[in-house]
Amino acid sequence: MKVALISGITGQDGSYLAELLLEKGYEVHGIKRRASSLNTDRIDHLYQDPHHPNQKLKLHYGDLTDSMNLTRIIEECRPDEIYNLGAMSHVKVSFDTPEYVGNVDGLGTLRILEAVRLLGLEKKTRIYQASTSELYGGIPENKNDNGFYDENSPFYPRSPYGVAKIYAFWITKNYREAYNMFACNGILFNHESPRRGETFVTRKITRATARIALGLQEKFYLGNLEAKRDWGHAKDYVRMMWMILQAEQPEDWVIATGKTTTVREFVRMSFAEVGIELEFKGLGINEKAYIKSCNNLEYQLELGKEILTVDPKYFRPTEVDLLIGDPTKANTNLGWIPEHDLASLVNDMMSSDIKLMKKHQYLKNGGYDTINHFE
Ligand code: NAP
Ligand code: F7E
Repeated sequence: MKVALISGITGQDGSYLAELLLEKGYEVHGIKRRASSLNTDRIDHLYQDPHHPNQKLKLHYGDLTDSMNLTRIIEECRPDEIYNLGAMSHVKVSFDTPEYVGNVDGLGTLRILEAVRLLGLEKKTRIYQASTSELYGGIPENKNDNGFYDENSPFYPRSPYGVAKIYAFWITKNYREAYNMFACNGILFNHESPRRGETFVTRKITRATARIALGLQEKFYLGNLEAKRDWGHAKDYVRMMWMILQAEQPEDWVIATGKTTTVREFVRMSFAEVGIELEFKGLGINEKAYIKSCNNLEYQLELGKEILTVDPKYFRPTEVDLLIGDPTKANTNLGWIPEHDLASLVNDMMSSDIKLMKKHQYLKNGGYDTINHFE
């Protein structure tokens, strides 16, 4: 039986990847951080009884800032595959905690690579590093002749998060070349799902849309509506993580849909998904969205009501304006074909958040959103 170790198993990608690997018959070990309240919501459905002899998911307390802890966990489970997904993954928050992000997202990767090498597992253990499209920084002239970022495009990170991840990218490549390790970077463009963290823009939008439709919230606030992202579904992307480690050679791969969409359009699509048409008025920080029509009899919404305002506090000190990736190498060489497009992603996220908010409505009959901080 193959053994996999996942750092960041409690996150969006970690939870889908754990599901996939368990389905494939792996024994899956995950690193979780000790927190003052439970942080395993996304994987609770996979974790039965730790004393059960057939329990194939095993959790270890750990942290990417603690080399001895990582070395001990890797020594204990001697994995065939390590997926390093653990990170402080919020770009805006990385401006507030730059040193911490450097330590976790940058040096954390080195700690895993070095532990594998020191334990003499470099021939046995394949390593996936969660690299990111934030490495490109959205610099227009760095796109290829077809207008995409690909495996050969130059990097120009625009946040402490991107800068930390560029260290992780290069140290992974360096260990591959220096020690002949099977260590690969997946350069993943944005991927979302019903399990996406609540302060990333897509989930913030689908949650707010559901709450406004159900009359639980009046309006919401966003930052840069002009930003464009290449959004895919996390389920498709974790499948590709696994494929990268099954390839014949260790290489770096871009995973993307090849389409890009504004934040504004994502808002429009989310409301349209539940039968609400919006009208956007104003420019820049004065832009607002209003309800134009509603063809869903379930929702009692006032036409002309303002439901979205731009708030500059959500802008980043340096923004990545546009990202669009070219997944040709992954399509051609690994046969990766995504099952979801943007419309089916929005559909999945909206139906999940409508269900969730109906539950909130039922429990509280008029709850309030606690997740509307400064990100
Ligand atoms: P996520 O939902 O934010 O999950 C991050 C995971 O890392 C969580 O399990 C978190 O634990 C854990 N973590 C945070 N700090 C840690 C530390 N000091 N030590 C150990 N674990 C730590 O992120 P995601 O969307 O699943 O992304 C997975 C990985 O892919 C991340 O490395 C991210 O940077 C990268 N990435 C994501 C995207 C995307 O669009 N989703 C695109 C490209 C790359 P807690 O649950 O305890 O917080
Ligand atoms: O922002 C704009 C914001 O926070 C997307 C991470 O998974 O993908 C993610 O990073 C865009 C940005 O994701 C709000 O300015 C507008 O242009 O959802 P996001 P991200 O920064 O692209 C990459 C690939 C990763 O690797 C990261 O780990 O949306 N935006 N208004 C907003 N963003 C947020 N969060 N909140 C707003 O109110």
